[in-house]
Amino acid sequence: MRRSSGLVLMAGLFWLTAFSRYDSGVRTNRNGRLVDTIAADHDTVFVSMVKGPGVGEYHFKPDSVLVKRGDVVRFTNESNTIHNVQFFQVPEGADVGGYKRGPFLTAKGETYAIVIGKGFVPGTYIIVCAPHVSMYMSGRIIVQE
Ligand SMILES: [Cu+2]
Repeated sequence: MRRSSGLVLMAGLFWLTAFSRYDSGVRTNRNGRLVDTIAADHDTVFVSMVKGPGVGEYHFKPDSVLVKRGDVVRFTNESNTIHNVQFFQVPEGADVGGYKRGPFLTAKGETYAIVIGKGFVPGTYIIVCAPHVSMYMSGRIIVQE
């Protein structure tokens, strides 16, 4: 009994150490869904999902980001409401795959990341937050040549 709980503790410590030292990018949202799996060797561009400027308004901050292939765009819910990221318009020939409609981030601090892989042909991608599309919560990811 004592021995097996020791093993569990060791495994837990190993897990904590591994995940705190090396950002594997593995994240789950409150529903336990895997939202991304990312290697550590990417440049990351951060985008917040924030409240304002008006009452009941929400937006992406910054609302436009410039990236290159291989970068990661990481979105963080910075407000106490639900947000997501989905693609509204993509350049000709683009294939955003499973990123087409991102999961809902239901709590403050939850993150979601998009790896700008080879399906992201250069050009401008329009993203929206589905729950707040009527408030024009939208942004642009511009993939460089
Ligand atoms: Cu939103």
